[in-house]
Amino acid sequence: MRTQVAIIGAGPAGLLLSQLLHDRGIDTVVLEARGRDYCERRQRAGMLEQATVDVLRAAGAADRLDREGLVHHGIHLRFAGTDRHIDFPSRTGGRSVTVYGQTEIVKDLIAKRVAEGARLYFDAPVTSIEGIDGDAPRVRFVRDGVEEVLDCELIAGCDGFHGVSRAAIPADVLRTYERVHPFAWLGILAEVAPSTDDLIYAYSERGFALHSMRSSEVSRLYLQVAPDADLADWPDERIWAELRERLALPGWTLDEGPISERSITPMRSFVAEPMSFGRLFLAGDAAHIVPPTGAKGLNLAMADVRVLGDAVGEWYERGSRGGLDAYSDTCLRRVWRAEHFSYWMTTLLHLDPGAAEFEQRCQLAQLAYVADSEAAMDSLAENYVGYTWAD
Ligand code: RFL
Ligand code: PHB
Repeated sequence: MRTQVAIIGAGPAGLLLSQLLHDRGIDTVVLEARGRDYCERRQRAGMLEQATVDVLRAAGAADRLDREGLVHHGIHLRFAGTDRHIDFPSRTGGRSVTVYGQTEIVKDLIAKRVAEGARLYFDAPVTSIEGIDGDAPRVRFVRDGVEEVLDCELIAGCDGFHGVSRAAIPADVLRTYERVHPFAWLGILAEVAPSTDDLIYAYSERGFALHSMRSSEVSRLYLQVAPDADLADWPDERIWAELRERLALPGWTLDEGPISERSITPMRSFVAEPMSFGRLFLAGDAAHIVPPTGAKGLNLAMADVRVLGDAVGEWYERGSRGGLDAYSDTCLRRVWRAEHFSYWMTTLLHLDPGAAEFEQRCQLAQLAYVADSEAAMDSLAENYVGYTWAD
């Protein structure tokens, strides 16, 4: 089998890249380890920056997003029985964010790619990547129990944190930076209308809670739990009781409904540098992970792919490697900004059981400051909607 660009992974990054390259007349093959159904059901992120919405529109994959996405103009910061609404448009020159589930983006992109006859293979795990330091790289994968070879010109490693691509960069070239946070998130989908207009990020002495949503009928809620927490210890009543306590505000009630999905996600910050080597280019979670508090994971993945799509286009259309050579540095500047913001939001809003009293007092002082200072709220808003560099 042969293609121009081999794409490993059919998450949002791999699927969008395949679409953007197809739109430029560049041939791709997408190899995905899991089945289509699994990819379309995996519950994950839901908050899209304007730039993510824009790139999905440019790819012609935003019809349903434009109909069903919920535009949000801010967030609520809730703690100590108070609620501070931070408005985005007035603080960011008119920008806002959109709630639309990652699952829906994946469904929309798969449907479009399949309808256009893309070579998108599910249940086809990549086992190894070869020759990325030469000009004829190849990818080995398994399909129907048989090993196959895909010859290509470039490889996009969009295979998430646990994929195989990152390890293909020689160990003496690759540097990684990591922080594992001392808590996890228990996330639920509940069949009940959201009890809020904008998302609520809540700090409490019992830990962090987040009230998000997927539609006018479906709520998405998260609780900070211990990193080794077991879902078996979290029956529905305990989840709702804890959410009620942590989100409590005088005069406000949390509506409850049947829980249709639940999972626990560990919290990690991680960056791999460089994001490319020879003919291999990493994008999305394959190269970096953020804790979800800043809602940046999916947005970073889409931003990488936007840059990579342009760079690959420049290479094929004008024979210039400039964009590809700059790819890693271009992305890493945005990645590290988002890493800091996500880390900052996480440490601001979570209860760290190991923190000394001094740190705890500083955290409370910082929370009070963020909810009071116009400059601090401007900064939070600017980062939340997606920071764009001045140059
Ligand atoms: P993905 O979505 O992980 O897709 C990678 C794809 O690669 C496939 N794969 C392989 N395919 C072929 N051969 C192999 N050897 C392969 N190894 C892996 C996988 O099956 C998968 O289909 O990465 P991508 O495209 O970079 O997208 C990134 C986003 O998914 C991610 O940043 C966010 O979802 C992160 N994230 C969250 N972000 C938020 O902003 N808010 C959230 O609430 C939130 N919840 C989450 C999350 C990530 C999670 N993970 C990764 C465990 C919840 C979870 C559980
Ligand atoms: C979500 O809706 O899943 C979501 C929203 C905001 C976050 C994290 C997750 O910070």
